[in-house]
Amino acid sequence: MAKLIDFNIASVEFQNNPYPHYARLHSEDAIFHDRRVNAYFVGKCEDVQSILTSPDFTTAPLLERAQPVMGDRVLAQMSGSEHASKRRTVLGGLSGRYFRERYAPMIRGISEMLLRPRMASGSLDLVNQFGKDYGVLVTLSVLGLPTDRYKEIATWHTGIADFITSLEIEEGRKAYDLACSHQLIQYLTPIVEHRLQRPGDDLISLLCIADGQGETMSVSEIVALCLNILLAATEPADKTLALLFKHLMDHPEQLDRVRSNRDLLSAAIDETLRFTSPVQLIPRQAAVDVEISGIKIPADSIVFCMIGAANRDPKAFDAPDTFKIDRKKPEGTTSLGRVARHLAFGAGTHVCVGAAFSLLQIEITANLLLDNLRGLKYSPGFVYKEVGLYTRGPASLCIDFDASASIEVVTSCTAAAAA
Ligand code: 2IO
Repeated sequence: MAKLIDFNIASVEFQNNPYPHYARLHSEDAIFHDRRVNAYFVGKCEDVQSILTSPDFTTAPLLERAQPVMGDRVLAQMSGSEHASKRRTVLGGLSGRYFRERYAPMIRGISEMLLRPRMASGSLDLVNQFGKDYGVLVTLSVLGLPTDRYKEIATWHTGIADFITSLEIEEGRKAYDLACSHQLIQYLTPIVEHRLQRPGDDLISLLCIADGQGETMSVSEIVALCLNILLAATEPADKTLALLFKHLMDHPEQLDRVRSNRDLLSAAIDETLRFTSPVQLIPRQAAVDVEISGIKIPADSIVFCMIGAANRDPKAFDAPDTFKIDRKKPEGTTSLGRVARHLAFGAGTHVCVGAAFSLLQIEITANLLLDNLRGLKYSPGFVYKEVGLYTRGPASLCIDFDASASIEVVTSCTAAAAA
């Protein structure tokens, strides 16, 4: 039976580097409990997999954590045929022809536009001078929203993300975050009203069109789904891209292999998601009294799945604390054992609907960066620091490279062909 350890999730130590604590959780076979936030933190891969796929755990925490800033329900709060049909609409609008014909060229265009002005100087902060704008611009374009006010939208997004991903939040910040949400909802509402009248073929319009049963969503339901997509697509994008480059730069032999064989890039992205998952926590609530690894958890308890810990479980992954792009892939999707599938996108009914999209998105941009950023090294004096407990990524990634007058597009993109 596992043991329950009293743990302070907000401690500076854990915030600076959670990974040694995950190792302790595995070696001591523990579940953490934090009295301050009144929640359990589960990190064994097998437990997380079973919580995310069990009907005994619900997404009820999102009622307080997400709905106040979303204005209505997000996809993960829905169930049954409603969930299935809305999920299908979103998935349809992100894949296949949409991806190839619309998003792939758009992602390439945005990446080139952001990179071009940096090429001559030979240095770049991949998070703050590229990734953050990139994440918002790609998402706005997917939703078919204008990009002229993206700086303001980025600011509002940060407030909304802060609300959703805070473990403890003080009143002042809460008021600011709610004000950000209010502004973004006010910005989106007339756009959605207009699309309801005259749908185009963008993702918002797809959400506006009545489903098979002739039911149309209300304006606030559509706005909430737009905010859901905006947050879920924007928040992890800069983190994943910067983490990928950090790990490749820290493993030069793997960087060389990926540079010369771009077929290895998708494996490098996948390993980045396992090794340093940009979404570290997924909250659930126990619907009934349950047992996890032999520990009794009473009904209504909040349980956080620690994705970052599950993805470093030595029972599921060999040498879990090593970044290696050629890990053996599991044969069946549910097989655990030593070659589990990583849980960075969650699991079960609510597994990330944008997973395939995001992998192709990052692949396109990483290919473009690899083509153009030669002689990569960290900028002199750069100090690496990761921030965030819920979503986590580099605060900055300052890199130097061979300066050049223009940008080249060398690699024909395999991602677009694969979609
Ligand atoms: C938006 C947390 C970045 C989701 C969330 C309220 C619901 C859901 C997630 C992910 C990632 C974000 N939860 N995406 O964990 O849509």
